[in-house]
Amino acid sequence: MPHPTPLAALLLLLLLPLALLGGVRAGPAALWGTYRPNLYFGLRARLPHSPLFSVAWHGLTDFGGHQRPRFDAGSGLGTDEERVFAWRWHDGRAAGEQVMRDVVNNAALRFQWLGQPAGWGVRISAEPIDTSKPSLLALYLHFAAPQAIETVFDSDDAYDAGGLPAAPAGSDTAAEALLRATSEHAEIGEWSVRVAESPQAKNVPADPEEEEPVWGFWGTKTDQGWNAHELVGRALTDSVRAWLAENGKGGTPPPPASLLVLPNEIAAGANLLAFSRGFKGAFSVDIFFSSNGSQPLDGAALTAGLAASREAYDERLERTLGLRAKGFSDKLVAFASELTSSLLGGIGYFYGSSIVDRSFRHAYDTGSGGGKMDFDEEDPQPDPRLTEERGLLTATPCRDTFPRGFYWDEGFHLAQIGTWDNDLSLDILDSWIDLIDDDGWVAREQILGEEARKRVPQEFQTQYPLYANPPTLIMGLTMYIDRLNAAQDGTAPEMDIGGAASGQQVFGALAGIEGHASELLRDADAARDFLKRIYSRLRTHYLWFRRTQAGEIDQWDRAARSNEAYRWRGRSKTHVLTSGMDDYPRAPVPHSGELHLDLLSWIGSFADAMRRIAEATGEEAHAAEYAEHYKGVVQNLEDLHWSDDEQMYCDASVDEFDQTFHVCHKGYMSLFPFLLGLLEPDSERLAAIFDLVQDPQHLWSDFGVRSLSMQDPNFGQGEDYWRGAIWMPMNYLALQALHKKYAREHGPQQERAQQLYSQLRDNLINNTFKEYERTGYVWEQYNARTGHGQRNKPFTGWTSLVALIMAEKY
Ligand code: 6A9
Repeated sequence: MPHPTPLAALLLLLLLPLALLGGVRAGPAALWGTYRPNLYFGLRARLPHSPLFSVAWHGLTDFGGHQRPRFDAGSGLGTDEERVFAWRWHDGRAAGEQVMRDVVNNAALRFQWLGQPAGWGVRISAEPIDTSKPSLLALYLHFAAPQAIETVFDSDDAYDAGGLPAAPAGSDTAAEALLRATSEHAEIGEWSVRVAESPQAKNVPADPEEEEPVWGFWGTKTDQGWNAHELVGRALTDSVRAWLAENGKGGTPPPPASLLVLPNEIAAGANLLAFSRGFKGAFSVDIFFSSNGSQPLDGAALTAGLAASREAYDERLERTLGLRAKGFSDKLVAFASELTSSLLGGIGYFYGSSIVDRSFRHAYDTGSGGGKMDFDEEDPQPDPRLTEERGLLTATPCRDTFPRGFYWDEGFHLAQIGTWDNDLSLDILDSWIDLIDDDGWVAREQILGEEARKRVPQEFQTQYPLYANPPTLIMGLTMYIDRLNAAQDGTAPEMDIGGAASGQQVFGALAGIEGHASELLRDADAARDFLKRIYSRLRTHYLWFRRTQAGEIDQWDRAARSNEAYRWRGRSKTHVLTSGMDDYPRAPVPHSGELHLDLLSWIGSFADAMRRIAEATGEEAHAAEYAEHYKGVVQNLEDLHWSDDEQMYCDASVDEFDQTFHVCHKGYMSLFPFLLGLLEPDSERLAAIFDLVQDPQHLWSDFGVRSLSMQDPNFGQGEDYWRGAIWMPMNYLALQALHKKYAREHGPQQERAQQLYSQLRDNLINNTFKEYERTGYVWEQYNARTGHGQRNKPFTGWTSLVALIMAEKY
């Protein structure tokens, strides 16, 4: 729902609690969520101009602490930090708990969140990691909204005193709010927030001079509320400067805890409010947001709701992944749980314009990522422009370095999210499909709005309407169709609605996940409607791929049985970013007659998925058309891409004498027809492929299948991104192909496929878990020789697939 009208939103809000009280329907994603995964902790509603909540903190032991704030996920990390942040549990809809070890500031922090249909409660607590050392933190809470926010002070005295008194010590009710603020929102209506000490908390001020705990405050009018802490940081710097100006540099400065407070000023019409307090040692505070229709929470309800949601989470984890039943140890179950939760907690809602350059539309490929294509004759004039504003609900690969949507990562995310919560995955899929334009194009990287853009260097911001990326979204869809079939014979775990007392049963209106069976699995009509609704846009997308990425087959002198041949647009001499395998070696000289094996394979896989959807929605003529395309793809894998000399599948190209040749680099590329299940189980090619996969000199390692053979001259060279390192998504595809097809169906390689499957699966689980125990993270990729995690972390996007691999869900 990219642009809900106020009336529609109001209806939604009125109906939502009723629907939840009625139980058992999962339906679309929740309105409110931890949908700002680019921050350590941030909440928003899935509305274009939502009120925003975020948190920041820094150390108060020295004057430099405020220059190392933690706000953007990944920011302010010291080198000695470990286990930086992870969702210990998160149900994707209504509750979760994130932990963070801030070693530099000697604090273990916990962020607990409980969602409601029209509100939420959050508990933020911290404890010293080492109790023999000081732990002094400044905590900041930010509330931003399109409309002015009113701060409610209990009395003028309170305002003059620079904040509000705390609730009486030991108070176990939230009746005594420390802070309150209210505002109006076009879609949400009237809303308010309260901040209170958590029940039983014994919060101690950081400043020894301070008798009563006092919150500082600051309010400003801005259209950059999403960037709250950067703005707060400026206000802080101003107050430190003011102190210096008044006291001179010679005077003895007071302790940092008394100096680093907000200026206690609120500008007229302020729509960003920040509150701050310094704490010594352990502390805990609760924040409650409520709007029309939500049941006000208090500390006790928050505690109980979190406990019930946690119980429901554990139960659902076993019901959907079945890891205990498979005999995994507590530690491995906790590992898989944290990965699944961190993927779910990485779901964001992004809204805003992006940057697209349409000037390359017709004629050119550009050299994004390293030089222009050699056959470009003219320099196209760059013409990047801001697009209209759009919204996207999406998971994210890495909250630290890539906190935004990536098209081909998302198909893998959907495989996992769909296993956990079918309807949530389809809502996300729907959101992506909504972005496909009338031509059929969708940008590979979704950088929507200023908040997302802040995290991307400028040279990477522009997207090009001729550029593709592997069409993995269909994986989210074919896995749905598989689940649908399983649901019809009653074997889908989502169909099992039993369970322990839930957040929902206890609190009525809580949007807990427990008891929410999938609507789109239970209701055959709803399923059909959904597929029908997305079908035509998907078809446009499919036809866009076929049209814009078509290869020049006539340059190929061998007789090809079909016209199926493709070339990724947007390659440079060294990189084909669009393929997803950025620097995987290709033909040394780019040529317009080049044909890419991986893209042909993806198109085959896309065609087959389209056939399944067309069959499910009764589009029979189309189904036949897709089947024909698929057949042509499979034929041309042989006719264009199989090299008899090398006994492997290869890219193809054309040299300066118009001679065609194969471009063969043993690695993920050579495996594509197998990875995507395009070979029949009795295919003669399988033996050669398995030889390559299982050879330790080439692709086989104790840690997973390598991207490039150790014998290839490009192994470990250049950027060394896809030139040897082990990547989880490709290993997942290999296991998927083995499990669903080659190990299951009868054929000469069946037994070998079974062995390969279980060895590879064991290796991937063991190594990622070992590395997780050693480093505290899962990583973007694993070293080809040592298996060590490397490059970006915590990479809880597709590396989290290891949890699905444990569960054997493909
Ligand atoms: C660069 C630099 C802070 C590269 O996981 C997302 C993608 C994959 O889709 C792709 O296959 N990653 C893989 O080769 C990361 C891409 C990051 C591009 C943006 C901006 C930011 O530095």
